Amino acid sequence: MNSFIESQDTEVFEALKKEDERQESSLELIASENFVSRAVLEAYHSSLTNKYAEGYPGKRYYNGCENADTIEQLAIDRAKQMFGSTYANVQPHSGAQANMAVFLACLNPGDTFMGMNLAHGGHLTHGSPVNFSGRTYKVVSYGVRQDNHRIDYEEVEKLAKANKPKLIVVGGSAYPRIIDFNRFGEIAKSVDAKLLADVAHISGLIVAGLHPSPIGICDFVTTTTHKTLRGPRGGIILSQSENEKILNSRVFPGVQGGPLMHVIAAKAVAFKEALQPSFKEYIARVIENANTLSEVFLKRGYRVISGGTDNHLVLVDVSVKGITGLDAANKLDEAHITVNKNGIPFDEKPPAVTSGIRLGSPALTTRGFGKLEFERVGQLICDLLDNLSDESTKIKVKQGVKELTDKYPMAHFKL
Ligand code: DSN
Repeated sequence: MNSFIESQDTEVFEALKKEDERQESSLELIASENFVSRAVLEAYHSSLTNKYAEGYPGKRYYNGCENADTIEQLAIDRAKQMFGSTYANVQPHSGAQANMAVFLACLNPGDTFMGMNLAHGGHLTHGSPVNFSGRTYKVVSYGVRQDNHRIDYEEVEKLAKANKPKLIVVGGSAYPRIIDFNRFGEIAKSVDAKLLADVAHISGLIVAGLHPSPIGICDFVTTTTHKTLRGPRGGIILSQSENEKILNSRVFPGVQGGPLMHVIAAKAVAFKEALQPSFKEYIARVIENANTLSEVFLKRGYRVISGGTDNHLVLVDVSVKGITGLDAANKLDEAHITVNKNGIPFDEKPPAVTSGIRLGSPALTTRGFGKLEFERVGQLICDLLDNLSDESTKIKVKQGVKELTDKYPMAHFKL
């Protein structure tokens, strides 16, 4: 870390240093996190943080935007190339703001839209009553089937026919299976609804060609850039060129003011990385590693939601061992294993407690972990959860974590 901060602001320096150490010494298994490359970090740390560039390349409200224009155009072109789309907007500060811009483009307050229930793996912005989406629009939620935890496509169709939504949102933050975009396309078409795929979690898999793409099926596609896509925190929107005018205006000035140009520079760098053949190899390992993790849980007697995974995440029901998601996540944290508690479909426990934990393979795969290491990670987690009150197990697990993290140092992810 740049130690100049140390001489200027010791409090922030100390906390940043500790965060570096935390990332170095723990097993990062939050499914929505990743480690960006040094090149992405450098772009993020650039002087573009100083620049206001309201507007779009060639049409700015401020002067001095020539370099911002070059960089934003590169990010746009690379985003289009990655997804094979004819339109991209790289300005959304987050996935939530990307979704908000799409909603503004196709809904009026009070209009009906459909989204996946948050408790079944959806997302806050897909209609949660505590989010703008649930407060502004009439929401009809669909979910997964109780018998197999797959999206209940028949229910989606029935609800769409009964409620005639103007927009259907597909995608989620805790859905471990392949999404059938074609099926959603047919349903949306049959009720004349627009279709938005929020692929925040699986965009890296789509770019790598290892999950079906919604491009050409859905009217709008949004994603964050910091999950499997391995870029800086932020969002983007993809669509067809005929939607350029409305989508651009809904992002700016509809939702946002000045774009974060340093973040857009970092997005451009990450997109170039994602266009390399090595990215496809990385994503293949991400999927294989999540599968290894899932297999360990199954062998050790845990219930894995949907019976396994097709992507980068695994949702585990820990209640079968008499513990809550909250306790499991906190105890793992004490042993330097970072996961999040997560509701499981039809969970009887409240969201602040939950019966499950969500784990993902993207970050540790970036760090270099392969099948053997993920097998060990899974065993360490199960050892700890099976013996929560045993101090000697905790010591052994911590030692195992240290061996793994020491073997894969993070020096090359730092400036
Ligand atoms: N908070 C993100 C996640 O963890 O999946 C979704 O926005």
